[in-house]
Amino acid sequence: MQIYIDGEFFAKEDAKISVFDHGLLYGDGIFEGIRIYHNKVFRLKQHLDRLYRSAKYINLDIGTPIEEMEKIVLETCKRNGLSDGYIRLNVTRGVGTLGLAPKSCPKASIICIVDKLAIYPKEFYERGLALLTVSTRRNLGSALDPQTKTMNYLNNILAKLEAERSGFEEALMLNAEGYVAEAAADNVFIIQGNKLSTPATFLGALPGITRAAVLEIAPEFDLECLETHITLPDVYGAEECFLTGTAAEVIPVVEVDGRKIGDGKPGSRTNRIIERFHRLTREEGAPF
Ligand code: PXG
Repeated sequence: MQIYIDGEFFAKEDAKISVFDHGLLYGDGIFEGIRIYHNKVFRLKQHLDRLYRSAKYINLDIGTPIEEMEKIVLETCKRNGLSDGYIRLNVTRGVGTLGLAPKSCPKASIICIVDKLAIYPKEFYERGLALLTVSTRRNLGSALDPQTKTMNYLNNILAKLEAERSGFEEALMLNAEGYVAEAAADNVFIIQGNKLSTPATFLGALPGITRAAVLEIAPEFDLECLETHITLPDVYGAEECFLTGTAAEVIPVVEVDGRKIGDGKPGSRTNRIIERFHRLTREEGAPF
């Protein structure tokens, strides 16, 4: 494995960063999780655009133009030679003093890891997931923007812990007002009639790259797409439900808080969207 850190490549054992990096000390940084499918990077441009938007939000000067970042990612992919895999791109505030002021960090650090993907078991896709709505609410936009992919993931981790403690694989998170926001690391969708709905990003959902891809392909199935308010009763009463994310791709949800969704089996339209999404991952991508 060859890991990129600030202009150099290191073997896994030697890929180390300083204990004074503010990414470690304060979670001060941003990241992207990206996938390689069939020797191509899926939607790299969209991931990099989101990364640079995240940097703007935390007022971080990445110090590397986006075109250069694209080359860094593709070169790391090339050196690792995985035809299918997972890219983790982190940009931290860099090394500074103890004390959270970012001004003590003169230079951001860029880390790019390419690894095998820990894929969810196939049975999850065949039988669908059961979700639990957790008491941990999604971050308030006025405190830490949930539309930004920062290295502060404790909000999501607390949600995941809560779900797992009760024996569920995934958590459903509400925003402070009680509207459905997203899962701990995935976006959520419901289907009712010919409407495909997902929480609007301003309600606490990350603008997911997979979410955007699903919104693009859904009209092919005569589904009208809505980015809107969704309540828990909307989810309980939906005909179909699924999650989207880079790691999970598109995964059916068959139960929420003990209520069966539809007939309790992955929905037929969900299954068609899954198939179509897989085709998209074969057709598209940046070669390296
Ligand atoms: N919401 C949250 C909070 C996420 O973290 C998504 C939605 C889905 O977005 P994308 O762009 O992936 O469709 C995410 C994505 C990881 C990991 O290592 C997490 C994500 C993606 C890839 C890897 O845990 N989260």
